[in-house]
Amino acid sequence: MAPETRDLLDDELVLRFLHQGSLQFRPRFPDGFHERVYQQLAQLKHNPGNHITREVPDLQAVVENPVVHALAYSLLGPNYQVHPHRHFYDNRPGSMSQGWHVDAATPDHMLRGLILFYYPQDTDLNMGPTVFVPGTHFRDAPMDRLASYANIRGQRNFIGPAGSMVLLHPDLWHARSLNRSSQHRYMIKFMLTRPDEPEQPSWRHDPETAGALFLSRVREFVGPINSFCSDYLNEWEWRRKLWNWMRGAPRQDPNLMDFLV
Ligand SMILES: O=C(O)CCC(=O)C(=O)O
Ligand SMILES: [Fe+2]
Repeated sequence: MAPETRDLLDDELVLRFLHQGSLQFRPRFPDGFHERVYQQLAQLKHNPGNHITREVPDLQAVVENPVVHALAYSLLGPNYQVHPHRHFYDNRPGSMSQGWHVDAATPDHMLRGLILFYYPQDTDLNMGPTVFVPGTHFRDAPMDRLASYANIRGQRNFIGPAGSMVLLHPDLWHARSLNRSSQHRYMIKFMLTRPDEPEQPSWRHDPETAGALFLSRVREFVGPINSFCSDYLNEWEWRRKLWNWMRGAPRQDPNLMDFLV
């Protein structure tokens, strides 16, 4: 069923996702829901892989939550699917951090899927949150080199109260960070996919204002160093390509000079 129009993302938020490569949010759940999920996860004797929703059926309500539905519908269109792959990440006290990586490397960076992370406990900086680098979904990740990078200037952490969730572009650089606390940090990953090519915007799009909004934002820096370099120029072009693709606009030849006025 299509979400209520008022629940869909608007152009502003779609552009924010397009620039950052992620959107963090926290839907409402009944009192005690996240604590119950956490306790059920704590009792697992082994990691059931893709069967995590069978072992902890409450997790189905996470991926089927109406806010998740409205966001996925906005970004992936009406025919998006919940992929059967899902995984339980137990970041144990005293763990090591993980190497930087991307979960998928989409050759053309178009948005054919989304990663959903759900954190059932309060997650602060000490508890081994997922760390990510905004804007990196348009950078072709040199995976073998990436794994040896340490801290990256401008990296951020998905921290927040129990029930926090985030949708990620599958090409965004991220990693598990080390858990300095005495508590297990849990995270469940789901995947959502887009089976078709967009024909029209699937969010609350206003064709009257969207073009000017896009142009006013396209040069925004998401990195920590506001310097012009070829990667930033490429990024503007990637933003335009993805924006046009998501709107189902006819393919246009790249024309970087449009931005240099
Ligand atoms: O546990 C995390 O915070 C992230 C794990 C992850 O991204 C992965 O293993 O692919
Ligand atoms: Fe990952």
